[in-house]
Amino acid sequence: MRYDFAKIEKKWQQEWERTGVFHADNHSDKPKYYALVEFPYPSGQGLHVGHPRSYTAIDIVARKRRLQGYNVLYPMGWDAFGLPAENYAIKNHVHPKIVTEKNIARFKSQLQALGLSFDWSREINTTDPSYYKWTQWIFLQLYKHGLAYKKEMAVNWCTSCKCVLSNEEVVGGVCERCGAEVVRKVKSQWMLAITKYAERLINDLDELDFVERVKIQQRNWIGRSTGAEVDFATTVGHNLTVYTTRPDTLFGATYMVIAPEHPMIDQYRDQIENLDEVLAYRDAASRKSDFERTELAKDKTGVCLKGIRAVNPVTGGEIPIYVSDYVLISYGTGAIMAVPGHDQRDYDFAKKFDLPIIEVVGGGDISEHAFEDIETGHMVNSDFLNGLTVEQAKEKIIAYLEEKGVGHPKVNYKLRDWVFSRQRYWGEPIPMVYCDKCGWVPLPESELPLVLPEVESYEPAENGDSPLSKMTDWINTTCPHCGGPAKRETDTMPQWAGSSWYFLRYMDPHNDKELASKEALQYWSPVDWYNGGMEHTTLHLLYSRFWHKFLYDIGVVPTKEPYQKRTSHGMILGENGEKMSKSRGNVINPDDIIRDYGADTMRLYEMFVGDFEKAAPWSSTSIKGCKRFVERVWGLQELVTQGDGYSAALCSSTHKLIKKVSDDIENLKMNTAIAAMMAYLNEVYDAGSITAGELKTLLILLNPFAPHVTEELWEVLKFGGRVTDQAWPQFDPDKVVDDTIEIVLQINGKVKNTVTVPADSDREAVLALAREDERIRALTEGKQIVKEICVPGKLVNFVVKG
Ligand code: ANZ
Ligand code: ZN
Repeated sequence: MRYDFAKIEKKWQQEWERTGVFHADNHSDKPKYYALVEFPYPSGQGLHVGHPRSYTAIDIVARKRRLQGYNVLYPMGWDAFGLPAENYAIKNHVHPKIVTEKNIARFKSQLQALGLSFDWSREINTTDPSYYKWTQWIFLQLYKHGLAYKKEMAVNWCTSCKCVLSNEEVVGGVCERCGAEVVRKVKSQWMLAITKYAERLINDLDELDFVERVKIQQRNWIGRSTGAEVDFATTVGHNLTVYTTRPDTLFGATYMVIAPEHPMIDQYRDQIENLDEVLAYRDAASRKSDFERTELAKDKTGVCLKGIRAVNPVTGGEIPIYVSDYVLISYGTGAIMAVPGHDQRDYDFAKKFDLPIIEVVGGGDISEHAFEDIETGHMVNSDFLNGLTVEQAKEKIIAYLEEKGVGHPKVNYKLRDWVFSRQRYWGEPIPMVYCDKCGWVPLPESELPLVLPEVESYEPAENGDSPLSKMTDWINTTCPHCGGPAKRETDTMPQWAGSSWYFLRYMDPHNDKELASKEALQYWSPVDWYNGGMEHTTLHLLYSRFWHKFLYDIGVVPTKEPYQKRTSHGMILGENGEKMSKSRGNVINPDDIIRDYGADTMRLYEMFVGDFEKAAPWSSTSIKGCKRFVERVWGLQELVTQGDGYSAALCSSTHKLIKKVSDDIENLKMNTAIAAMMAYLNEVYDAGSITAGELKTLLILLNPFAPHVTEELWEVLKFGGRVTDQAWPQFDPDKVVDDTIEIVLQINGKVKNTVTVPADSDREAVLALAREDERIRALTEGKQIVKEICVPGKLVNFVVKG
């Protein structure tokens, strides 16, 4: 009775496809449940064993919800624009569309071989014009609401991809994708004003069921900071405004620093005595990334701005102004008041340039380091602030500055507007044209989709312009506003565009009038459970929350937030505990695993491999254990007896198993759920039999994990219908109560030992067992027990004298 997984798995996959059991219904009386996983980029390498970890976990949730009576939407699609297909096209002279189609076909068959319960009738592809029509439509709405604008600015430029990157795509100073050096380059770029949503993107996290580490990472990335803006007068009459989180330390501001790009330098060229030196410094700084510039450990550099001095507004003293690259032009006002006594960066700089260091918060030691503590100190050397705590001093100085008209409270965010242009071919064309008379004009909505034209070469131009910039026929067009000659935008959108709203399209994927119908959006929103990679927390997850909030504001979607619940899985590592990669030679191919072990084993294994939220190394031994488990399940047909009732031997275990598996799925503890089913199987084999009723229960519980073997066994045993038509089992609360409980034993209120007693023991029985406990006997030997206290189910306390 060998289990022929290859044949049986194929059979069920075809059966599910044929009957459409996993199709979601847009009109249903059942409660809805929308389960979502991040759709993949269909790369040339095919599926990675990391992909099924997320897909299987949420497949288990989706299958459980269907058995619980929900109308479940669990969709899949392709995030198919992007650089790898384009780089491949450049190298091999094939249209990225062809490469993409081939890759999608491979990915799809790999996913289907895993028996994932996706509703394939809703498959979407971000590179399909009928899809990106709506990505372009959303862009036009953003433009019409003043949230998309074009701006000349220094951007992150990857020297190898020859492409602009967003801040989120620069990790540790290098390109997130290719690892090459990132430099600053001034270019005209489309920008999206995500900063207008910063406050709401932080505040609305409170209402969401996201795992805490995701919330923390988003909050930190948005980086809300509260403080004050303070105006310093200067000897050239111009006010130099700074942003500070520590206005309380104003009496300790002994010099100022402006960013090398600060406009004051150009404005007062004539007054700056060492202009050449200053400009040379600015030039050197422009070649560094923000990351390099702000690294705390780095040696501080800078030049004094000779000929101009500032005036400290509270002391009236004149202080020097420096130019240094540790101050960024893109944050606050691009200028700071330096307080070396209480800011380590300023301290290092002051030591190097021999500038005065004044202690204004007492209670620390500033002989070797800045004293940055804001909790314990009290103000000193600060006139009317002396004796106050930092918190009190902040309040008082801000009131003072406001009264004098030289300062006011201010909130700042680390978040920057989103650079939305890419000088690339394989992306959505930006639907804008430039007219010399009218400026930038949006394409009429009736002209969408603006289809990507065919090009001869996919290479970007040497100056970094998009390959589309060579397509003069396509570029030259007429102005939708005045009818005169105009030129199309040649930049395309970043890969994050299509994924910023794809979850909405699944709700109504074939709609050609709207991105999705009002009814579909109303019915399915929000996504109930979304699982995805931690690496997307400050990219896709943030971008899509922003777009969704915008769509909510303009009345397109019914909810403020796209996703109610967000979880995140750990990576699957190589057998050696390192990241899987070609260069390490430790890549496991899912096709091989499915061929050798079957999809059920692969699914079980991916869930059994370790705690879902943590990284886990691949293990060939435990995959064999999972295979053996599937075979033992198959073998149960030898042990099954008639009758739908539960046997005395397994009754309590069965109820406990129902509870355990039900709870564990909700908490993504798939590994312990599987362990419990394995233990149950051991009990069955020890008992030598299982009733049909018990086996049905087991098959339903196991079905979300191992859908093929469970359906097959159900059919072989003629249990009637399909597992997918059954109801999720309920447990009897009385039967899951533990038979024994642990009682704490105390002497005079101090814990001395514990004892296990039958759960239904009465007071006298518990006391009797407690008195007989060896430790208690030894400790009460020769003493008098004056009182016995028994808290049922919890503890016994002996009050002892002598
Ligand atoms: C005086 C001061 C005294 C500061 C002190 C800190 C401690 P966050 O929390 O990141 O908002 N700063 C302001 N703008 C800057 C810029 N463009 N580049 C680099 N540094 C800048 O920190 C704000 C603090 O970082 C500000 O408060 C300012 O230094 C500095 F004991 O002002 B502080
Ligand atoms: Zn015009």
